[in-house]
Amino acid sequence: MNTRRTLFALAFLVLAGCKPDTPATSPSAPATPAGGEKVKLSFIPKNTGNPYFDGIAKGLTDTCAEIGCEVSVTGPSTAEPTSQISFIKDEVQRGAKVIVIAANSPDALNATLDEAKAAGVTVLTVDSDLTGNESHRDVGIFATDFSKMGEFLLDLIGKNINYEGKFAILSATTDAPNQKAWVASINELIKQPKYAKMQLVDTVFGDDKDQKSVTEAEGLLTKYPDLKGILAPTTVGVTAAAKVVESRKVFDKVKVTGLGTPDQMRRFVKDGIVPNFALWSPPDMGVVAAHVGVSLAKSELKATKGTKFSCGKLGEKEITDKNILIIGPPVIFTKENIDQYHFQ
Ligand code: RAM
Repeated sequence: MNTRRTLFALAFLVLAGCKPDTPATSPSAPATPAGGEKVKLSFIPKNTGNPYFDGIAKGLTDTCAEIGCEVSVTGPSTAEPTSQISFIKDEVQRGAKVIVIAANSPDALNATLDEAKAAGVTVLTVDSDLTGNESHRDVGIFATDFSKMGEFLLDLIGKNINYEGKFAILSATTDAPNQKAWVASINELIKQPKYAKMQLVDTVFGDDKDQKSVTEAEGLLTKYPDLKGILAPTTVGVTAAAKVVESRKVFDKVKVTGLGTPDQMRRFVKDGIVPNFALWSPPDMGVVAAHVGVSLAKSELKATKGTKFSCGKLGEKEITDKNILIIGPPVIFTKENIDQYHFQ
């Protein structure tokens, strides 16, 4: 994969602005806020204290400063399936016109989101979708096509262990729709001949908590002394696993890779603790969510498949099947390129 993909680099340029190519005609579109009033967006991350979500919040905030909307960020301290429910209700009460949520569960939020939509609130998912329950939100904005992530991740760990030997997955929470989809897909793909010499020995969950992730990574090393790799497709997990192989001095023997942010992982890559890892641009999701949310709230955009959306330097985006909007591919960070990227 080309590690200098243009799309990803463009994430950090100021956007000229996103404009719908197809004007909305739907009479059932959400109510337009009173003339001149700023649209209120509320971002509910999976949980607080995870810098990854600060990136999405930054994209939202920067874009609102440009196009004139308001953003508030609020969320639960832990990422349980139902922990976002009270936050959704509170934000609707507080007058949010758009809820942007990284879902902790594919179905536990359905009824609450339906109530929000019935109250005229536009509901967008970012980062993690209501997989299988997409009708309970308007548009889902993701960095990458979930169906392709399994293969990407399996090849990422595969290349690091020469497609041979035992590896384990350190995931986030068991219910997280994005993590769940990727883990399920890895379990299917591993049956292919290409991965015949690789053995997925375990999948553990650090719940996107620093200490629990460290404990789970340590547990893997103890349980599987011949482990060759840890694949952590979570920014919290991959940082924790990197710390563990560093403190146990086994980074030559156990390769850690996965999805991480450049700011959190820079030191590990530069010091040779982690050979490489990957991610997309969290701020981009926020940028697009702000534009889509405001346009939907103002009935300027129609949330249907085929609607095209020109997003400044990010290029034209199209709402696809299940009202999904994909931003761009992940990039693989190495010692050589990491200093080109600066975000949490
Ligand atoms: C963690 C979260 C998030 C995921 C990233 C890669 O921060 O689990 O949902 O997309 O990692």
